[in-house]
Amino acid sequence: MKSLFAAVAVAAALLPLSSHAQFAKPEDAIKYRQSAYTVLGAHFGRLGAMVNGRIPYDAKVASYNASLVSTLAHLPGTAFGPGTDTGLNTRAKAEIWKDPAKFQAAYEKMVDATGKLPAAAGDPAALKTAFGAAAATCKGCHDDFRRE
Ligand code: ASC
Repeated sequence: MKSLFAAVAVAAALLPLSSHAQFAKPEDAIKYRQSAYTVLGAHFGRLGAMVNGRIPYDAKVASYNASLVSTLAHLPGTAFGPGTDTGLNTRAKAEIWKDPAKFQAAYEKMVDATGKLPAAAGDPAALKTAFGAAAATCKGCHDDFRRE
């Protein structure tokens, strides 16, 4: 399982954000990225529950969710290609397509920060620090590129 996560993460890291996954229609890309963020948020939220003491710290559960988050983080970024700014209800702001370099930089901060979660997951204090840093990158992108 771990090696599968690692292989997917390595393969995803080699794909630049600009090499968009192929989607037949803009709607498909929008659905894909929304689904990816939903699943990413679910697993990130489980780490958050542990960090914030809503559920007890469990190294195995933390490691599992951290691995998933670090892998899933790569997915939505492949689905913001040209022409996917409209076509389905989306909270993605036009700024993403107006200034793709700025969006890419913010996105990569999130990939980098979530990529540190697996190594931190074995220690509650380290996890708390890494989780806080990752959450700040989520928020940074939401503030600039997502409508409320
Ligand atoms: C989550 C989640 C997000 C981020 C963000 C952090 O658990 O679903 O979008 O954390 O709220 O600021």
